[in-house]
Amino acid sequence: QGKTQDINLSKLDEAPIHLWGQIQPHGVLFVLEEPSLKIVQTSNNTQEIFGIAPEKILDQTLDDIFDPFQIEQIKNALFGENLDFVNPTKLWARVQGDEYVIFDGIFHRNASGYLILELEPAISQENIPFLSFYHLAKASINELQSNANLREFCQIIVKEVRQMTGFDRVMLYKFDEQQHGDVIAENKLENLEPYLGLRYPASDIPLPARRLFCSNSIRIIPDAKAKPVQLFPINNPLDENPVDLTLSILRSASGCHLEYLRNMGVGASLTISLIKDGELWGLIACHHQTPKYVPYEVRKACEFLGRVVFAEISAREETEDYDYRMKLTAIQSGLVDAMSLEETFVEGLVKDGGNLLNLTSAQGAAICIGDNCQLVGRTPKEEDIKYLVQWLKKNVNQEVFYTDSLPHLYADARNFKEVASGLLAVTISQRNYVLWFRPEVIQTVNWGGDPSHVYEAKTAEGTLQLSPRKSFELWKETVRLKSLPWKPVEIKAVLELKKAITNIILRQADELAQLAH
Ligand code: BLA
Repeated sequence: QGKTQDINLSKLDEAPIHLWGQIQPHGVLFVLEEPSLKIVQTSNNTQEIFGIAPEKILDQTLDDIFDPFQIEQIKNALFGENLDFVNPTKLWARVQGDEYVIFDGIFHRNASGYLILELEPAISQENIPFLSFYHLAKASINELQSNANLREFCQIIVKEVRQMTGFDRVMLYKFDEQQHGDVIAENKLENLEPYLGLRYPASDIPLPARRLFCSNSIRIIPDAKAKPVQLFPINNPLDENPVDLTLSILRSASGCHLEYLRNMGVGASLTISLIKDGELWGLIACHHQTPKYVPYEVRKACEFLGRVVFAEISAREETEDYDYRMKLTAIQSGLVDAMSLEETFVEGLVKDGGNLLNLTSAQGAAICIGDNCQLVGRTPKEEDIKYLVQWLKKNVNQEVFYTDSLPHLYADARNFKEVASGLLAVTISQRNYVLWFRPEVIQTVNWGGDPSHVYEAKTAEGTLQLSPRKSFELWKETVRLKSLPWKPVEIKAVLELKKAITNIILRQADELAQLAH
């Protein structure tokens, strides 16, 4: 139990969860041969759903099961290649004699080019508040365009998504640089305990799941206790390979994740990914205590809302960034002026020390040229800085280096953690440095469960099996020996300054050369 450190977790990051050949039992999957639309592979639950055994379904064509006229129309649409156009199609299947069952049919072509049809039970029309739903989405968007700040804005999103779907709990979950996730907004049933402000470790969502989220931005698990069904036959007979279910809506989640949900007391989940510049920025995670199904159209509307709204989040983030960037640009040109007024750039930087610190929101800085160190603001002792520079020379090759936890990398830094738990360093010609320091900021992180007991290890028949933790109880961690993190704009500003310094050095060398003539 809790042997996280001893276990090689990298295997989890390679698991091909899109090839496991299992779907959730509330729907049926067909792999189709084209152009005949003959079913070549299906799922093992056709008996329960159509009253036809899987072996008997194989080799039938779609028009054997559904209205041939409708299938003809679909064929035309499939020629048009735009499958979104047909999704979802209400399909009427003849089930045992004269009975009909209506499905939502969703088509897609997978990465290997195979046409896949997935069928989900269609909920009768009056249960889909689609029109009011559209109005809701519109109202949400209107409200969201008000000038709320980012946090309030996220709070509005979770409120709207909860209203649209009726889930017990809706959270907005944002990933940090280490890929841990913070719940930054939440709307829930009153009597549920809040998760707002909690942090969940990166390993709760392994890499393959994150990758899938980038191509398939909404996922529903209507029943976390339902037993997955195998595909039949297991491999795709057209190429004898496992079929790629990346874009499938029915793909079963891995057993590990289902157990995780059950341990958390979740009966159903809906997850919408928020993608920025091709990367997973965060998720909208919806939980229900009991099983809950949400029709495809409603899910699509949520996905749409997620996208529209997220564009707004990105824009706001960028505006906040933009204002700061503008401020840094002004500071930087002040520094350039100061450097060109003095005999050497070092004197300029020291004279304009306030700006040197403001450029990165640091509290101390040092300019180390050869054996000489000029200090500005709150810094370690000169001697400590000289050793630090030796360490940098030995261990760092890149032109800019930054850390918010220097004492973890360089043990001697514990002695001056109060002034330099954070270090940002840029090399200027011949391994000289400008350094910026930030003090230790002791922080409390509220984890949703002890992050050092993320997994429990069981041995089943001699093999090691990992299972999710059982407890999600608040676990407070006091984080020491860390500063506030350096922002990308600050790092960029430092690189710009380096360029300016290089220019000034070149110019001064030029001037010296001319004087010598
Ligand atoms: C997947 N883990 C996930 C997903 C989420 C989380 C959102 C994607 C779910 C989906 O595709 O619908 C995690 N969910 C959370 C968290 C919250 C939440 C943190 O609501 C917080 C409130 N996970 C573990 C362990 C393992 C594990 C121990 O904790 C494995 C040993 C695995 N999680 C795991 C896997 C997936 C996953 C394999 C992918 C599931 C799949 O799509 O097949």
